[in-house]
Amino acid sequence: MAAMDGNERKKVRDRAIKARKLALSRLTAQPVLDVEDDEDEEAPIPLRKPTLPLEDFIFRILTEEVVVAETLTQTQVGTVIALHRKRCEVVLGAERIDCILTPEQAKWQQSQFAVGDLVNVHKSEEIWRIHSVQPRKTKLSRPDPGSDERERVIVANVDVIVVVVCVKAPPLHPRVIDRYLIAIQRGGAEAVIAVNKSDLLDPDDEEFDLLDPYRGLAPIIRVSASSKLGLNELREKLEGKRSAFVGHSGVGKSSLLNALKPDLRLDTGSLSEGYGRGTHTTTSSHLWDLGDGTEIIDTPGVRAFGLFKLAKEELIDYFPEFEGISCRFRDCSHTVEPACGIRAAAEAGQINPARFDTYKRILETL
Ligand SMILES: Nc1nc2c(ncn2[C@@H]2O[C@H](COP(=O)(O)OP(=O)(O)O)[C@@H](O)[C@H]2O)c(=O)[nH]1
Ligand SMILES: [Mg+2]
Ligand SMILES: [Zn+2]
Repeated sequence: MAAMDGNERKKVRDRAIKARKLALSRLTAQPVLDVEDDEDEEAPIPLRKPTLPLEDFIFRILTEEVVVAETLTQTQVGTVIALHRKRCEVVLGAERIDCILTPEQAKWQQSQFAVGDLVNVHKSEEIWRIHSVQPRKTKLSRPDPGSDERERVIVANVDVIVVVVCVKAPPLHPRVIDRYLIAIQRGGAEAVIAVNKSDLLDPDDEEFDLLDPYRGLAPIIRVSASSKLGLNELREKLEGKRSAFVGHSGVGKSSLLNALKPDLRLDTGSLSEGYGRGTHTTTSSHLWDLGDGTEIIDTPGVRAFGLFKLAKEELIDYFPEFEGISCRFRDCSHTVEPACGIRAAAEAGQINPARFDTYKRILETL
């Protein structure tokens, strides 16, 4: 108290008086039990004449403020590089620390934290804890598999999201690309499509044509983790940025990362006989530092990729190729209505019919 100026001292005193008043009113509001008749030892002992010295309240206010101030001054900002069930790996300057999640944080961790998040951390009693998450610049999210109402953030604060696909082994799933492209635009990152295992096909194999609808929507790079084809072109897109590799399991995300930085030696799946599909090897996301400001997040494969709380009217905003094509009806769903401008444009080949189909298909699911 002595170190404070008169004004601050008065403020603390006023708060202490208020707190004391409140405590007293709570005490007197308690029923005064007849102790002799009550054998329950846990019953509150009545305070007939409560004496609560004001100094105690002043002391409590002051010490509490010191604790809060210490927590705040000790708070540092780190980046989440991996999430585990009850802890979180965070890079703090040159250090790598493990933050222990509180039970509440652990319960909601997949909605609360994501690899790439900037978190305010503090150390108390030798344990690092996450205090809060800073607002995200970009993100990629989907509905939580347990509840559509809850958002699951896959990665945060990434510049580029590379959708890794294969046209062979496993075969192409264009629906997943469509959904990823929508979610990436919504989350604010830049999309790149990497067609891996291109070594398995002839360069002019017509299976590559399956990717034609996406031309102009995102750069499409043919790569091969095995033959190293296209790796330089891919590297150029990622240099000095933070990116994430997403896509089905077995498409070669981890293999591509290994090809870009061989000393990572990430586990990769072996193709299970007959299915042409990789086994689930990467079980959680991890951010890897490739040096010179290049960071890549490897993510586990997803079976399905849903769109988190996307409104029907919002969908068209994520079909940039429909922009500038007008439909004169205000409440048109642009699907079956006669004289719809967008439908006419699709029929005339002005917009890709496959993408128009995609639009209709996704609209039905919203
Ligand atoms: N032929 C061929 N096989 C690849 C290529 N990239 C990865 N694979 C194989 O595909 C399987 C799955 O790879 P993995 O990196 O674990 O896929 P992830 O689940 O997407 O991380 C492994 O057996 C890899 O050896 C490639 O460019 N060409
Ligand atoms: Mg993997
Ligand atoms: Zn229309």
